[in-house]
Amino acid sequence: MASASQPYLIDITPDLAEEERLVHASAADFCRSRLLPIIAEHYEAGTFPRELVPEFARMGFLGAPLEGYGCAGLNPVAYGLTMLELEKVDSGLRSFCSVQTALVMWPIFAYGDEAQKQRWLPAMARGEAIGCFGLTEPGSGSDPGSMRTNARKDGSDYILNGEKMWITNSPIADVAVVWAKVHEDGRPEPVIRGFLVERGMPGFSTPEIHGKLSLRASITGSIVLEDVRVPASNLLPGVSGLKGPLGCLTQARYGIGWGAIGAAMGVYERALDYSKDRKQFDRPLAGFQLTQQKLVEMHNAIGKSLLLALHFGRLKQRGKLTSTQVSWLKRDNVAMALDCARTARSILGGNGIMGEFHVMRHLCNLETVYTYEGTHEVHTLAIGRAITGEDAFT
Ligand code: TGC
Ligand code: FAD
Repeated sequence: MASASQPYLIDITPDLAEEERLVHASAADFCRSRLLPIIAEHYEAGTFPRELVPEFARMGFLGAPLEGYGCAGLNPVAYGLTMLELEKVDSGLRSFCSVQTALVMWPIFAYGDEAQKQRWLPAMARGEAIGCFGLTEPGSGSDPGSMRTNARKDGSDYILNGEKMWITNSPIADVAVVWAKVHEDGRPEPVIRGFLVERGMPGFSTPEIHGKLSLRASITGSIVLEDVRVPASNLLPGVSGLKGPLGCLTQARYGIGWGAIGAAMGVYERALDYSKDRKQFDRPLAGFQLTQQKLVEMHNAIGKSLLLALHFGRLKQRGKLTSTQVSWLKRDNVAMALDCARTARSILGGNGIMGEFHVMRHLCNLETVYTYEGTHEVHTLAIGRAITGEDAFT
């Protein structure tokens, strides 16, 4: 017998401050009304909806957690909720905002000097300048310390050479945060430093990578650096070593930990609605025990992921969140979302592979999310190292 149904048996709203609720509600409304109707078309065409950038800016999504410079100054939970709503529509749209915010604006904010901040942050918050983050290389993915991109001092400039690969937004970026090895006076080993490489600098190019079957509404490219002359004023002065890029990744991975919950909610809600409408053997799919088990597994996993995100968000607010805890959040929530997407796809049967049902797109996207910002395995090893004291990376 059918009775009243309730899609979620957990509600974090009572644990949110008034401002967090308002931010969440307005992000949810914008994403549902503005992004959801256009995303399937862009995904199929393999295009990033660039016209949305000023709208992301008006919503305060760009640089959202930063204070000043025209940024919204959201607390970590409010920021996480905006990531959740963006990724409930599409991981690629969340990626655009993540990269701009956590991987470009954040390092300028945290490691840059005042002139660099004034130059880039307000323009990036307004969506008038777009950024990208160049760490990965053709021969250097999970092990970024093995990068080959290098910078050599030449008078008051640096000359950069190398290649970065798989770079979100690079073909449309006005500025690239590029990580390169530099030989510094008095140090036997080269040290990793960050540079702001600007569109138009001779020798800097950003060819697009075509043929992706995942994250199709996000634009991805390479960064090619051929004797690019970069003034010393474009060096990020506040950090050196691998902890520079890894510090940025900790910010971005936190947002992904929330975003993945959105993707999971998106596919779960689709599957739940579909299972109530679709009849086979004279009853709704939702009435079969096997379907209910799938729905319950998704529902419970989403609830637990949300509680982890909220708890870690509150720790971050108090300055207590560690990078290993962020690895946990990214690893488990993305794996959970990918499992949900596969399960939801099965509940939709043949319709599950169609773009109009918004499930297969999430499934394909999440394969990238599982790999970027530290693969699932890298985060397993980072957590394993923390709890055992044994390094199993090499
Ligand atoms: P290790 O010896 O562990 O650390 C070197 C230095 O870094 C510090 N550190 C961190 N700092 C901040 N946050 C973290 N998560 C950190 N992890 C380590 C560490 O304290 C140390 O500092 P210091 O002062 O002692 O020098 O380094 P390792 O060589 O053993 O490497 C560790 C490992 C494998 C975990 C790291 O290399 C790693 O995370 N690899 C994965 C690479 C990765 O995530 N790449 C992502 C590229 S960007 C991207 O995918 C963007 S997608 C964007 C989108 O579209 O959304
Ligand atoms: P590899 O490092 O070669 O790994 C291949 C496999 O081996 C994985 O399963 C991995 O977990 C496993 N493996 C590696 N080392 C170990 C080990 N020690 N123990 C056990 N298993 C191991 N990068 C950027 O810098 N900026 C971006 O904006 C960006 N955007 C991206 C967008 C997209 C669409 C994609 C697909 C990637 C993007 N990346 C970006 C790159 C991404 O971060 C890398 O793909 C990721 O770090 C993995 O590197 P890799 O692809 O070289 O895989």
